[in-house]
Order: sequence, then structure tokens, then C-alpha cells
Amino acid sequence: MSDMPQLDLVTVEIANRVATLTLNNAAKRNALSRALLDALIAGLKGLDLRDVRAVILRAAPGLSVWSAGHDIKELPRGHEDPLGYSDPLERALRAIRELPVPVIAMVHGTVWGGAFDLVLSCDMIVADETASFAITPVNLGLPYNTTGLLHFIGRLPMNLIKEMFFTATPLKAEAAERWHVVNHLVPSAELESFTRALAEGMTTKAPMAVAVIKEQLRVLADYQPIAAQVFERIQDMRRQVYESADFQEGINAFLEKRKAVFQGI
Ligand code: YXS
Repeated sequence: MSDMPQLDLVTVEIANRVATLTLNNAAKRNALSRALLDALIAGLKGLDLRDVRAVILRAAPGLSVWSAGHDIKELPRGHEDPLGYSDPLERALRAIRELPVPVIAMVHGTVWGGAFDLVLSCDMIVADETASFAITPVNLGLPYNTTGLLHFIGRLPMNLIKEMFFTATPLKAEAAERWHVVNHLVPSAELESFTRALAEGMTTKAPMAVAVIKEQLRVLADYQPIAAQVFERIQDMRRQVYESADFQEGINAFLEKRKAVFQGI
């Protein structure tokens, strides 16, 4: 497999100091494959931040699915943490959270699984009435990772987090606005112009101050002391889940396009 990112999977356009990165794999519903995520990371790291002061992350126009989440076909088949530190999705989340300029997720369409973590890792979210957000590890029998859960805890009320994780039910646009998941909910006809205006408004602010405030907010929000023994206990619990028959069943059911039947083993 070539190490060169397939840059057509993510396009980059720069205008008025705003870089727009577009997820561009409609046939696979922008599933977050290693190839697409490597292209996203390359796009972000390739930005010349002397010229770019804000980023918009979007799906190609007109898609009903913003992203179908982690590429299920690339999830390890057990005996390996499915969301380990070096997983391409985790690398992409860190690239967004550590980029020293604001990143706005512009959402038209449905967001699934790890793509919701991706959207929440952006600094702001602007969505339209077609948007919905779902986090779906319980559909696969997958033990979400601790860092990922921390992203949710830092952003959403615990009762909403639990309902979304335990039901895997999509949160529709109006509810997403009511729960402050999105910064702005605008009509789809205005989504691009509204998001661009928000981005361009930030490009005239002092970039060093923006960068240091973003990094301070990241390290403060991510700081969650946990005893080594507690972390090891959690990791052992997660290992039992990703080595379970249910995790195999969850992936097989998706691949066989049928509903999973979980036995709790
Ligand atoms: O059959 P072909 O080859 O044409 O491919 C189909 C799907 O297999 C593919 N595809 C995906 N491939 C890998 N990973 C995915 N997540 C994925 N989603 C879709 O795209 C082609 C078109 O899919 P199709 O026919 O289902 O499209 P649709 O328009 O009828 O339905 C769109 C969706 C998004 C509602 C549907 O594709 C869907 O439910 N996808 C899975 C959404 C999901 O459960 N994502 C979570 C992935 S796991 C993850 O993100 C985290 C690890 S976690 O589990 O913790 O949330």
C-alpha cells in the first residue's frame, strides 16, 4: 500500500486565509479509511499557517452522509485495540485538536461513529437541517477508547453522552442545537455563506493569541488525572470486549449487511 496520501480523497482549497478541506469519497459515504484520514492529515499538516488562519472541514456538496465513521472494514478483527493511539482516526483527531488555527466542522448530512468524534474535535460546528449525529460502538460491540470518551465528556452533558452511546440513536439537527452540540443551526441554503463568514471573521484576529488560547483550552480540557492501576483495569476491561465474540459478530453483521445478534460473550 502506497504511503503517499491519496489527495483526491480530501481536497484543499484556500481563499481569503481560509482553507477548506473537503471529504470526497461519496461511494463509500466518506468512511474514515486509513487512505482518507492520511489525506486529511496531510492536508492539515501541509497548510502554510502564515497564509491560513482558519479551516473549514466539510463533505463534498450534496452528500446525504457527511461521513459514515470509521471504516469498519479496516477495524482490527479482535486481539488488537480497535481505537489505539496510532489508529489513523486517532491521529486525525490529534491533528485537528493540535492545529494552531480554529477548525470549523460544516455539517450537511448524517455523521456516524468516529466521525462524530472527528466533528466534536473541531473547534466549532455549523450544521443545517439535514444534519444528525450518532455514536455507534454498541452496534458493533466495540469498546470505545478512553481518550475518545474524554472528548465527549469535555463537550456534552453526561446524560446526553450516555443516551447517545447506549442507544446509538442519531441526534437530529434541532436536538443537536438544543443540546449545544452545534454552535449554529442554519438553513442549508445559508450553510456555506454562514460558515465562511464565521471563518473569515477569525482570520483578522491576532493569530498568536488565537493559537495559544486554543492550545490552553485543549490541554486544560484534556487533563483528567487517572491512577495507573485504574487505567490498566479499564484497558483490561476493554481488551475483554474487543476480544469478545460479540465484537466479531458486530463486524460480521455489518459486512454481511444483516442485524447483529449479541450474546454478551
Ligand atoms: O457495499 P459497498 O461496497 O457499495 O459499500 C457500501 C458500504 O459498505 C460502505 N460503507 C462503509 N464502509 C466501511 N465503513 C463504514 N463505516 C461504512 N459505511 C458505509 O459504503 C457503501 C454505501 O453504503 P450503504 O449502501 O450502506 O449507503 P446508504 O446510503 O444506504 O447508508 C449510509 C449509512 C451511513 C446509513 C450506512 O452506510 C451505514 O449505516 N454505515 C455504517 C455507519 C456506522 O455504523 N458507522 C460507525 C463505524 S464504526 C466507528 O465509527 C467507531 C469505531 S464506533 O463504532 O465506535 O462508533
